[in-house]
Amino acid sequence: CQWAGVGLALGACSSKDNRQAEEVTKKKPNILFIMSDDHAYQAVSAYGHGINKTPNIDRIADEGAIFNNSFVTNSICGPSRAVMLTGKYSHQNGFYANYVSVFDGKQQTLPKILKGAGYTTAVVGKWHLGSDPTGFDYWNILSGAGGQGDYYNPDFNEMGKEKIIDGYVTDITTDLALNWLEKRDQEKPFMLMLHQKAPHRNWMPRLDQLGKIKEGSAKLPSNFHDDYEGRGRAAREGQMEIKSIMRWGHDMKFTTQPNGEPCRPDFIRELNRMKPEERAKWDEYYTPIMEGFNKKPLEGKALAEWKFQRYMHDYLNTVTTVDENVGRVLDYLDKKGLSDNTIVVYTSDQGFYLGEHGWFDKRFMYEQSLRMPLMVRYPKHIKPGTKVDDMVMNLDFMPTFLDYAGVDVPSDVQGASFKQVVEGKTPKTWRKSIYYHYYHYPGTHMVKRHYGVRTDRYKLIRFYHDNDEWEMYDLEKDPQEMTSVYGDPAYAEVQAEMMKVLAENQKKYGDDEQTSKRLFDQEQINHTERVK
Ligand code: SGN
Ligand code: CA
Repeated sequence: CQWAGVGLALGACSSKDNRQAEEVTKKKPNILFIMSDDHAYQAVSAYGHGINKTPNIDRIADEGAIFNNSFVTNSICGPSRAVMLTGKYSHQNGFYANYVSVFDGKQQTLPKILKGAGYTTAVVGKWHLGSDPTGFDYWNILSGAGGQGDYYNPDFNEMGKEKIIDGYVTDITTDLALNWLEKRDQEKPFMLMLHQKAPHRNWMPRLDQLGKIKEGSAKLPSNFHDDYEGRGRAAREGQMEIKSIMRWGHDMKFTTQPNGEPCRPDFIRELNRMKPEERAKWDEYYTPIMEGFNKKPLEGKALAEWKFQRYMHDYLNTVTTVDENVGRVLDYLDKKGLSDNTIVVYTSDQGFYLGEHGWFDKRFMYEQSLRMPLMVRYPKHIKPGTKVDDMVMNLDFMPTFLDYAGVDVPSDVQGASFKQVVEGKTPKTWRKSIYYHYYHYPGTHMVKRHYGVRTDRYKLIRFYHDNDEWEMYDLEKDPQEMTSVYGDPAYAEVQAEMMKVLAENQKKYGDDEQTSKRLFDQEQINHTERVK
């Protein structure tokens, strides 16, 4: 009987039982999981940072709940997605790092379980897990640029068939989602994962957005000119600085470098995807910026700040289009009378630096990349205007959705359902700390391997592999994480307590440094063998 084990009281599966099961299935909530790529919580206006406006995303928070402490287990794309699909840490689901790992689609996942419980399931947009999606009735995923996808006229892979779709990626991904919703099997509840590529690097805005949030108008974070004193080697040796790592072509949108040399071919490839009329409008905006800079080249701090402003223009204008498309989806749900019985989630695969510490990108366990934006609306169960301060994780999506769907959560899932938390009934046993582990080193941006724990006030980080350093932060006194207090006698007691918290978490999740090091080293060897 297909209903066995899905939380229904069933004996033998007679046709009456089946009819009952169908009724129950119909009442199960739909799940619409909207996730963008690299969307910093600082760039969601509901979080109050004042740097841009996202009225549609904010609407989810206003009509539902906003989470102030939502964290990822491993701040990087593929690994975060694998955690969401499995409810398990990287060392349990086997996906440690982009490109190095390939997702094992044979394992137990959220869409598979929901499908077994009578749901119809789909994923559209960015996938980036190195293997084809499994457990979905329909999938149509970005396939260009190694699975990152392109902004203009992107390549998609629809259930194994490659196709270029004309248009701008954020609009297209939404169209695919709405088309599927329109054609779906309406006898079943749905679970749709709508995964935007934007605002991932290299932040190419839609043409009508160029100049909308003005060039030069962004507020510089107070620690933009960070000198990385007060922390260990990892912050100094990571390669994420706006001033030195961003490229003239790809990031600044110059067609020629200021020294006259050509830009790297990856950016030229992106530009060449545009149609001539698109390219003309693009050049109309960007060529004067390049020429203006070349007439009055900048150096040092002024150059770094100019690059920051360039970055913010492109990033924030790309976000506006994501927000607009969230609005299209919410309107569709309203129009079809689906809003009441649909859980709508908006999140990102991790956080992102918008100039804090002088950085872009993610990976570190420092706040901006550890935290993801998260808002959830479900009118039947979640009060409008709910604010959640309890700590939730991307590990929790799977058990939460299963809980709302009335499906038993498998015992090997490591996350916990936050249903009670978001409904204002947080159990006393709810987690008081979170555990983090980042692996991808050596790798892009050269952020060293590290793991650690965070409580409501403190954070302990251990860097390992070609490093042997600890850092600890008092987030109340030093929210920007500028000075590690590890080894400071004034914090001796806190440090001992945090060491205990770390040991407890590692025991709970079955992780330790030596095993991790061995497993990820082996993963890198396997990858090298595969690509040979
Ligand atoms: C690309 C980007 C990196 C980015 C990774 C991972 N470089 O490699 O800046 O950190 O993706 O991003 S780029 O030159 O190709 O733009 S992730 O979100 O997919 O994990
Ligand atoms: Ca990402």
